[in-house]
Amino acid sequence: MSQSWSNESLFERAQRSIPGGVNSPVRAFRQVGGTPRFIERAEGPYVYDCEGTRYIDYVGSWGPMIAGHAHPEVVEAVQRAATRSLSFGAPTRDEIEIAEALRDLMPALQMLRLVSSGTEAAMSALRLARGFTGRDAIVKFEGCYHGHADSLLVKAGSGLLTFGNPSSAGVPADVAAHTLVLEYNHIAQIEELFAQRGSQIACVLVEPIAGNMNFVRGDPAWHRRLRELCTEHGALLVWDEVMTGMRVALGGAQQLYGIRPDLVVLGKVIGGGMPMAAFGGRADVMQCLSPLGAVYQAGTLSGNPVAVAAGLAQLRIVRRPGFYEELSAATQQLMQGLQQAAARHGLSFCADAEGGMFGIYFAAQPPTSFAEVSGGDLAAFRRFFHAMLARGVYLAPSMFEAGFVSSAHDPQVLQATIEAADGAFAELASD
Ligand code: KE4
Repeated sequence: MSQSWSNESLFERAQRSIPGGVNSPVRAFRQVGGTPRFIERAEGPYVYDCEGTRYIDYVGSWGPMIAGHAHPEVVEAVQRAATRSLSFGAPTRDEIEIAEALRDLMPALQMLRLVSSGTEAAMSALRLARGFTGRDAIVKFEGCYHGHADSLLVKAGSGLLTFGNPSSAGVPADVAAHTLVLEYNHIAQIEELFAQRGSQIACVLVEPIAGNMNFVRGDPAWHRRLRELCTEHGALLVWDEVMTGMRVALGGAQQLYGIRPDLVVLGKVIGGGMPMAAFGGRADVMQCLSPLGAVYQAGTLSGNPVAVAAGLAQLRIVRRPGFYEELSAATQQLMQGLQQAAARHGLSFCADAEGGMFGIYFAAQPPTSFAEVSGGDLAAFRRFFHAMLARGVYLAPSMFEAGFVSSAHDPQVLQATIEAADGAFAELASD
């Protein structure tokens, strides 16, 4: 019988060999405090920690697990692929299958490349945009996250139109100096920037619905303006749909907004929980990539056959008729239940959702910018997070993250979540 470990003892042990005890910072519970849960297994809507405690999971591995954990069809596809070896480093038919499947779902994807993470996909898309346009400047928005490539770990410069400064140690100032950071949903700022620097901009990189500063909707008029200005000035519009792709709708946010970006970044759902992401878009741009063109990009495990098998299996599931209608209805039911429960206890709380992605806010109305998210009641969120954890509900351990519902979250699971929230809100109201 192997020794049984508590979350606390595993966390203490993990910190001796892994920085912060985690392989990705947000998992360390730093913003909410307390001890991360060391997950041993998961099934459907549930995760189980090392102490055997079951939680209803709304992190979903930060988005990929849209069909629920350990979906039999995904697991079986992975098992079957693994028996044929885990990697070849050579082209395979399934890479064509998944490329064609993704192209069918997103008309903007005339061609695409598979890589191993959203970071790698966004980084590659940036290099491609710079190589295609011959320009160095890129634009991102405050509160959006596109992975940890140097050019993207940048915070806003001192003035509106000044180039950015590193937001992480180790990022050279002269790398950050090519990145401009503007406010999300701010039309006047983007118009002023293009008026002054339009000819220098290689691309505008944006999360169409932001999921890394909680859940913040991109305003449709703002998105239309970004599209117009990029077209007018010869810059590429790059939509980072790593989180929203096949999550907010089968065709991602593009399907909802009717906007056609020049390049798209994908990840999470398309890999079924395995390390797989993609970037793609206009054929004339994509054909600048090696071996056809001068922009180099490569990867030992790009298009890995086991990851592709998981992605194909999950795409088959989400393409079934009614999948997103049911997922959206479930998510909306949860949002309404949470808001009604909070109102019963007189708390300032609201929620918003699209497809299977949601945001909850201890604020009077949903935020439209990073500054508004930052104005939310962090103390209340922290107390709510732990009150829900104690009641068997696992939310994202940060007020700056979105939440995710899967097709495995059936009405009973949603009702149990709402009942847990009622108890948690009662606790907050009694403080
Ligand atoms: P990865 O390199 O983590 O696969 O993808 C980076 C990325 C790119 N673009 C968007 C819109 C993303 O949301 C992400 C990663 N999302 C975070 C969740 N906020 C991953 C969780 C983590 O960092 O541990």
